[in-house]
Amino acid sequence: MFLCLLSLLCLAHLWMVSAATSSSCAPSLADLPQPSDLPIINTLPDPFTFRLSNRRVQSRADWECRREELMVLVQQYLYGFYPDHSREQVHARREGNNLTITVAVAEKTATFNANVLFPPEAVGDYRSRASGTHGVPVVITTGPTDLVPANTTSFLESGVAVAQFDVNTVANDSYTRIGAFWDLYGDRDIGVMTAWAWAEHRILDAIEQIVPEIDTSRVGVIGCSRYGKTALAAAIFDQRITLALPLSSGAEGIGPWRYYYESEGAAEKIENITTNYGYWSDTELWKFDNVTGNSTRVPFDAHELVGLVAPRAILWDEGQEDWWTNPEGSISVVFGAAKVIFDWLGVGENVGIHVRHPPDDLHCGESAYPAIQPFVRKVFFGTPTSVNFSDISPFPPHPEAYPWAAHLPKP
Ligand SMILES: *[C@@H]1O[C@H](CO)[C@@H](O)[C@H](O)[C@H]1NC(C)=O
Ligand SMILES: *[C@@H]1O[C@H](CO)[C@@H](O)[C@H](O)[C@H]1NC(C)=O
Ligand SMILES: *[C@@H]1O[C@H](CO)[C@@H](O)[C@H](O)[C@H]1NC(C)=O
Ligand SMILES: *[C@@H]1O[C@H](CO)[C@@H](O)[C@H](O)[C@H]1NC(C)=O
Ligand SMILES: *[C@@H]1O[C@H](CO)[C@@H](O)[C@H](O)[C@H]1NC(C)=O
Ligand SMILES: *[C@@H]1O[C@H](CO)[C@@H](O)[C@H](O)[C@H]1NC(C)=O
Ligand SMILES: CC(=O)N[C@H]1CO[C@H](CO)[C@@H](O)[C@@H]1O
Repeated sequence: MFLCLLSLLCLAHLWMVSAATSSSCAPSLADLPQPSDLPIINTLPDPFTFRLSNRRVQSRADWECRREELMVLVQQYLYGFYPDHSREQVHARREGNNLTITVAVAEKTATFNANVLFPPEAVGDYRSRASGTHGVPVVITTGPTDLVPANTTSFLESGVAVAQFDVNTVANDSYTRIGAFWDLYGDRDIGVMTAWAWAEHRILDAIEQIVPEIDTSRVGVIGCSRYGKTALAAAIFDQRITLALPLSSGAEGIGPWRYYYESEGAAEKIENITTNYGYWSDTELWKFDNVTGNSTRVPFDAHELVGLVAPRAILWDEGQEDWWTNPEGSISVVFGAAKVIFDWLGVGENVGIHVRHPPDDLHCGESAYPAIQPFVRKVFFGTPTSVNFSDISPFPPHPEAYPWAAHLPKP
């Protein structure tokens, strides 16, 4: 089937099918290959080559087209297809700083809650700005009932509000389809990561409607581990999000499928995550399961997930000895490759990394929160920083993982 896609006949077919849909670049779902029919790609896939036609990106405008292809691929093989928001009606109610969010789709309705913490007047600049923006920026995160709640203090001290919710009220962290998202979409093959990301977007809808203290042109998402994967997904699916902050996110997040560094500890592989936490993704990902090397058929890798956030800003944090999340892969392989994409788009400043060193170098270390604030303030307030957010030490660079960077198309 994949070979068929390369033939002229099939290209013509693809063109006709996609011309009939709203997008001229997204491939037709019927033409997407089965996982076992996808080609093995041993290095990080070239983000500047259309996967299905093998055509190279020609220009900046062409990148937008490639982005549409990539959006379909990541939904097919990883996230599941994001619900059509144009069919949803969102109603928000506010009591103090609590929000009650009701989403209606056709005959169904579902409700969940969120709350907002505001920075004190002394640091929160709520005035109208010369730039025409109003209020304080916000970062949306999963709530205090989580396994690894975000340290909200660091954001409040930076003058950034924090909105939070209880993930289990939206989609239970299990195979059990309980929660507001499943009340609406219980019959869909969608992963829980996507459900949580959807909730972050509906919170943003509510903020736009009834929280005038917040400037909705400056919106971040943050989370650690499974919620770090969620933060990345949230930024991919909603371009209103201007800053993504995935921490220790590992496989299905910033951890690559193709490069595992295991000299000092095992790294999580596709077969581990689909076996132990299959419900985070759709079921299509499970088909890449089981045998070493199978994950080289996944038609994209983490650098392209990051690339889908461009030209908006993203910074990730990893613990240098958090082996299960594959820190060397996430830091030198994925950052190196993602930086090439951001540089090509002329927004190299918008991608950054932070490595936690001993003594706080394990999973979801607390020191991440204060450490990333200079990047947050740079993105939200334009505050200059001397911190080097391209510093990959102690890991060596791995340019062999992205050989396509040596011959990029003209931007
Ligand atoms: C993974 O490997 C197994 C065994 O070699 C094979 O049956 C399966 O089709 C492979 N899956 C993919 C997606 O290539
Ligand atoms: C907001 O929610 C919290 C926790 O559910 C509750 O304790 C508080 O009373 C609520 N505040 C308002 C103004 O409703
Ligand atoms: C959260 O961050 C603040 C400021 O960075 C720090 O003072 C506080 O100790 C942190 N809280 C926890 C629980 O680590
Ligand atoms: C949600 O899932 C967790 C385990 O991930 C479980 O402990 C909890 O009871 C579940 N909640 C509901 C309402 O099913
Ligand atoms: C991860 O998968 C590998 C097989 O590829 C297996 O050897 C290992 O025991 C698994 N680890 C966990 C913690 O599931
Ligand atoms: C940041 O650190 C990297 C080493 O990881 C180095 O190559 C680069 O020159 C540094 N950038 C600045 C501005 O110091
Ligand atoms: C898709 C697939 O073949 N999954 C299998 C992977 O291996 C485990 C046991 O190791 C089986 O239970 C799965 O069915």
